[in-house]
Amino acid sequence: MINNILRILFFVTLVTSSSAKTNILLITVDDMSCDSVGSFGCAIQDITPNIDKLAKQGLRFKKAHVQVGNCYPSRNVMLSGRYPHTSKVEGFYQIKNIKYPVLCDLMKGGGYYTAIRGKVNHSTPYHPYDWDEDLTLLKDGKKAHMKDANTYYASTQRGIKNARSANKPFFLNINISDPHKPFWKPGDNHPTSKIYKANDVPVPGFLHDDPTIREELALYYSSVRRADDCVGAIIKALEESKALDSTAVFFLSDHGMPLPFAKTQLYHHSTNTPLIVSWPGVTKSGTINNSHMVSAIDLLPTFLDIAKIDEPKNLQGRTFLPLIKGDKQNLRNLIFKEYNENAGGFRNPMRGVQTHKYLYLFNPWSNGKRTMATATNGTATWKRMLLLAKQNENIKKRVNVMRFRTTEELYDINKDPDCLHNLAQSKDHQNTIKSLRKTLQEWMKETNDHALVSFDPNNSEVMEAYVQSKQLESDNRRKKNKKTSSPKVKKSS
Ligand SMILES: [Ca+2]
Repeated sequence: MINNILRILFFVTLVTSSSAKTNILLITVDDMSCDSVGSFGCAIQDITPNIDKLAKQGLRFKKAHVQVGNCYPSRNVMLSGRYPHTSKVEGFYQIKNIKYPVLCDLMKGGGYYTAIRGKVNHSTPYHPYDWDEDLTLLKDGKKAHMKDANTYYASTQRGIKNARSANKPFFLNINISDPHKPFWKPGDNHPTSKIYKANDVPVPGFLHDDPTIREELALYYSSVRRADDCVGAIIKALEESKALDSTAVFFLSDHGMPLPFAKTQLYHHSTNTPLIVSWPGVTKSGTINNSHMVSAIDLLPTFLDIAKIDEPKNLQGRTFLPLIKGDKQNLRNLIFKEYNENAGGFRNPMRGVQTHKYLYLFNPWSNGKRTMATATNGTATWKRMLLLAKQNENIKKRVNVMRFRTTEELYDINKDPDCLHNLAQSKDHQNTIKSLRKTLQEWMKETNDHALVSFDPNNSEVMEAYVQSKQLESDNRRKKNKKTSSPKVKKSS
């Protein structure tokens, strides 16, 4: 009798330990600034009720950043745990024969069912993608429309169901397309639950208050709302599948809004991301972490820690599971950023380090003639700025900053989060800049960054030689990829 009871207990323990592996749901939004979310300080009341509900249930990281200001490389950092110059995914192209495992390999190896919706080719540096399932495809084999909030319900529900059929815990990566362009527009076939008008919206401090810019911002914020509708659909599927209590939900954006001075840059609002972790029984409801800096490089080690899967060698971030559990962690006082090229392969390399107080940027591409090639040059906001610059000196200055930059930038993030006052030449800040240069240089050395050869801000020759050699590499890669362009890589950023 006792033996039988012990046997049953042992069996129950076994079943519990294998089925008790935590599910992980990673939700991303595309091109959404941190402060566009209500619970991260958006001035529009109740703009993101579903994301805010998630924040209320879980933990918000106020000082979380992504590494890169554009999509493809930013997402590869999240799922490879390596900086772009290490993973070699610096732009919008695939790398074949990679020598390191990525998230879906690792999670699958650890017994997880892995599935993804949207941005599939941005998630993994090679093809074919090793996910168990692409949830972008609907039951009838058609692709779900990326702006259709309801289809996010079906994708999530199916991922959970199929993981259960396979008798495995799941890792789902659901990538919402909004508020990436095209923005929601009047008469759109894919509704948003709330439409904002030009007068309703806040104008970010890095842009100017102008009717045309407000019009574009209103479409952006209406798209932020539609992204929130998608989050609502995903969480509804999680709840209805009765998986809410066994799932750690992560939410963040791949970088800031698709307007000048945010997307494709490394400014504060380019990389600050509304990271939420909601994990019933682990995270404390409604808590805020405002004292530790975490970044996208830390996501993969954290997922592996939660899943109790061994880390592969040479990951460049570290788990922040202790912070998720409400503990403290040391050495969380700075994060590194990098940018290399846009979706068209045009090189404007930048490196940066941000601390609790300062952001230091190094822009070797800035030679007074070369301009910034970016998707935001096509926006109504930028076109309006170019027009206004003809009569307005302040706007002209901003246009010139955007186009030409300077080799070094330094901002006091607490006083100037919009990065309007470059302190690089300020006499009072020379010790700060020296110390941050050193920190950045050490990181570049430690991570074998090819940009290290250019890190001599007063030597225009070495910077120029570096940028030109990297541009040539990019041009050659594009030529080669055009010749052997299979499979096709979508250039959306
Ligand atoms: Ca993006």
